[in-house]
Amino acid sequence: MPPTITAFENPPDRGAGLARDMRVRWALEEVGQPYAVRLVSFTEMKEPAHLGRHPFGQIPTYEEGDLALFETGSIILHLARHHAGLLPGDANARARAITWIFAALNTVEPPILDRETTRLLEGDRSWAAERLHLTEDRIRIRLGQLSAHLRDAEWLDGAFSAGDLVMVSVLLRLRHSSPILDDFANLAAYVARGEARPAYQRAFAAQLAVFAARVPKE
Ligand SMILES: N[C@@H](CCC(=O)N[C@@H](CS)C(=O)NCC(=O)O)C(=O)O
Repeated sequence: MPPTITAFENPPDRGAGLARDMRVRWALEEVGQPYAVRLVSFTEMKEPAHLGRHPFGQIPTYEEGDLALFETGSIILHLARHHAGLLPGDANARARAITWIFAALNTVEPPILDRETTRLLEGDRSWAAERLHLTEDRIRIRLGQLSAHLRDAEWLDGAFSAGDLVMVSVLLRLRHSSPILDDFANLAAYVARGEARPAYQRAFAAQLAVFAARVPKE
């Protein structure tokens, strides 16, 4: 039985690859692990069956035998530990690659998510414009630091790793809604390198197919 992940039945991003099942699909494709997908509606996500898999009623989840996981960082780390291709063999390099997973999720993604929250959910508040400006300043600081670390390297620490997979996924959230990324040419090129990977392309096509299946053909 292949592992099963969950994804939005009706993706709000219309298959743009922003829903977090995309990261897990990409990791599964990188390691060559076939998988099944259970699509869930917004109502089903908050019902007991799904809450049993994900206490916060979100996607994605990951089921493999009697193991059920939630949180993309944990799922990707699990995959990277049990399959070749996403973590280096050397113990120190492996620890550094795992560090980049945490850095992407804990240090780079939060200001990007803050900006999205303001843009999508708080736009009618009197303080929205000011807060948007503030979050963009914070994003710029983080991207400047990341850009200085990356310099002209291809990936964050030697060969492509799960750390790059998560970091590229996080940065991609910006590219769809803001030109900030373009101010950092090496980061824009880094994201493009991630997107060009055949495993990314397969994952993107698979999640887009879910949305396409819902759009009536003309
Ligand atoms: N920290 C979680 C975040 C999961 C998350 O925010 N999922 C979104 C989709 S990308 C979701 O399910 N949103 C619907 C909701 O929260 O009700 C992870 O990385 O897996």
